[in-house]
Formats: sequence, structure tokens, C-alpha cells
Amino acid sequence: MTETAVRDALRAQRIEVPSWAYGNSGTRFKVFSQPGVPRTPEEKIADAAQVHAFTGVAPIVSLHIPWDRVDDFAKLGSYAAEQGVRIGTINTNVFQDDDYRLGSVTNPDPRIRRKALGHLLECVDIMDATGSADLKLWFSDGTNYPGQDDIRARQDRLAEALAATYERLGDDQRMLLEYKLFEPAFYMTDVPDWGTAYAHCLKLGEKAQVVIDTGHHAPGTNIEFIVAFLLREGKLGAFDFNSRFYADDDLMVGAADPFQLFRIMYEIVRADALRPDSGVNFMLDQCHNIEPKIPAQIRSVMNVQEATAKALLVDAEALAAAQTAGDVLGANGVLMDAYDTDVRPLLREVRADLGLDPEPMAAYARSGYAQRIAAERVGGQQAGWGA
Ligand code: PSV
Ligand code: MN
Ligand code: MN
Repeated sequence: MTETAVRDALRAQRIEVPSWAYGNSGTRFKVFSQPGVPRTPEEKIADAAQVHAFTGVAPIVSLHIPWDRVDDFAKLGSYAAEQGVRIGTINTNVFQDDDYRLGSVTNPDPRIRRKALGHLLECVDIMDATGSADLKLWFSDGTNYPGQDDIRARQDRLAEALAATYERLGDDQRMLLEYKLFEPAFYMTDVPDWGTAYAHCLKLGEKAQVVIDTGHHAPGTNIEFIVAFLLREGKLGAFDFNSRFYADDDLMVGAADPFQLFRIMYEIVRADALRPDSGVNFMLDQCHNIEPKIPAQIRSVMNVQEATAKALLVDAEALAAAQTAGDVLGANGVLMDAYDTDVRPLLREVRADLGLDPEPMAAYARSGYAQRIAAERVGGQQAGWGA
């Protein structure tokens, strides 16, 4: 790839940020409050707009319903536009009500299954109002003990709810099915892995695709293989980016393992799936429990940019030649050369080309926004509260 093509690709890159990253969060032991956190969906969008203002590549904000429920979603869309961003994926939530103790769409009780499906369909109504193209489905459904419920019957119930939701989608809308190995269910999860998600999506049709949340695998899983496979099958719909040392840690992407992020982005570049119109959506799904939230999102966007820049710098011709020749060390060396490149000067130039400060973290810190919101906002919400 020529240097111009690399720069063009980096300028055109798009990363979606989650509304919930700006609220207070924590673990089951403690939710820490921070000064200035948003009290409303509008304030979350305003904070997200800061991330775009300083990086130039994050103009889309994901909503989570009901955490971001408002009376008038079209109006929220207009508000986002005034802030210089737009509303993206609508994330469903069938996991926080008492009713969902034994599951949502796979619950043995048909009344609760109907309630959960009602929520999924309502989220498509919201997409109609916001102009969103993607519905993200994550189910906490599963069981804690062997014998607790019938694994096969639960798959049938899941398939039924997915089919009903799929039917409701408009022509330009997709549903994205996210899998997760465990948690909150500890024995069996109804959508535990990419294979299960893929099989359901394949049956549903073209508008159903798989979401890879990078924190949702067993330790040691080769995530870039899953990326390559799903891309080849045209079934990779989106990423929830974050990083993890142990389980679903939701730490900043690229913090725990920048090399893994590079390997993932290399498969994206290899499949020409970086383009904003490729059908792959790159979203952050993170919680900033102890660090300030807006800078953490800016840092995360920069981490994705750095991994992407390195992936774009892989000498594809040299790599193919070494692979064809069976030159194991040569091929590995080509990849590592790209990974070992310091791409920060290149990214500074890309930002300057976009009319931005080359150092987004420092520029945000100087802007005074953090001090302003701390003074203006009292009683900020916990992420996932206010439903
Ligand atoms: C579940 O762990 C998950 O990754 C899903 O994407 C949820 O919607 C999200 O976290 C909530 O933060
Ligand atoms: Mn996720
Ligand atoms: Mn998660």
C-alpha cells in the first residue's frame, strides 16, 4: 500500500463510541463516582462528541435501551447532529429486570419470553426514529446448574425470538448477534461462542451477522482466526472492542494486548474491511471504573488507530512472497516489522491533515471541558442507571 493510501485509510476510519462509557461504573464490589459525569442521554452524547472533536474519527454514538430512553428519539438524533455526531447502533437490554432471573428470550415462562421479544421489537421502532442501521443483541441467558433447564428447548426458544425480530427489520437494517462465553450464567450460556451465533445468523439470512466482543472468549482464544473466518463468510457485522487480562474486564482496547489488536486489524486490512462502507462496524464497549472517562475513550480510539496504522503498513507483497516460498521466519519478520514501527509520527500528521491537534489527550486536557462539566453537572448517573 502506498503512503498516500495508508493516510487516506486512516483519515477515513470510523470508530463508534458507547453512551455507557461516560457514566459512573465499577464492579460488583463498588461503583465509583466521578465529577461531571452525564445525567442524561444528551449529556452522554455531548461527552462522546468531545471524543470525536479531538480524534476526528469517532462521529457515531451507540445507545443502550432503556439506559438511554427518551420520549423523542428523533429529537435526540437532531441533538446529536448539533453536537457533530450521529446515533449508531441500538443495543438491546434484556438482562436487568427481575423477570429475567431464568433468562429472557430462552426463559421457560412464555410470558417473560413475550416481554423480552417486545423489547427487541421496540428497539427496532427506536432504530426507525433514529435512522440507526444496526440492532445489537446480547443475551445474558443461560443456566447455573446442570439439569436446570433443557439446553435444546432453550435453543428453540432463542431461534423463535431471533426469527420474529429478523422479520421486523427494515430493508436497510441488520441484527447483530453477540456471543459471550460465560457471565452472568456460570454453567451454560445460550449464545456462548461465535459458532452458535454464526449458525443462528446463517439460518436467519443476510441481515443477521455476528458481533465479536474481544473480551468474550476463553483465555488464549485466537480471535484473529474468528475474524478471518467470519469475514470470509460475509458474517462479521461488528466489533465490541475492549481488552482483558482475565475475563470480561472491559478495559481500554489495546491496553492489555496491543499485539492482539494489531493481529485483528491485520485480518481486517487483509479482507479490505476497514472502509466505513465495508459492513463491519468498529465499536468500543468499555467501562472506565477508575480512570477519567472522556480521556479514556480518546486513548482507546488512539490505540485502535495505532494498531490499524501498523496493520496498513504490512508489506503485503513481501509477506505473500515469503508465505509462498515457505519462508517461515521471513513471513513472520514482515509482520513484525510492521508491528514494530512507531506509527505515532504518522498519526500526528494524519490528525494535522484533518485540522486537529496532533496530540488529542493533551488538547482535551487543555480545553477545560472536564472542569466545566464538573462544575455544571451535579448528581451524575451510573452507567446503566436511569432506566
Ligand atoms: C455484555 O458483557 C456486553 O458486552 C454486551 O455488549 C452488553 O450490551 C454490554 O456488555 C453492556 O456493557
Ligand atoms: Mn459487548
Ligand atoms: Mn461484555
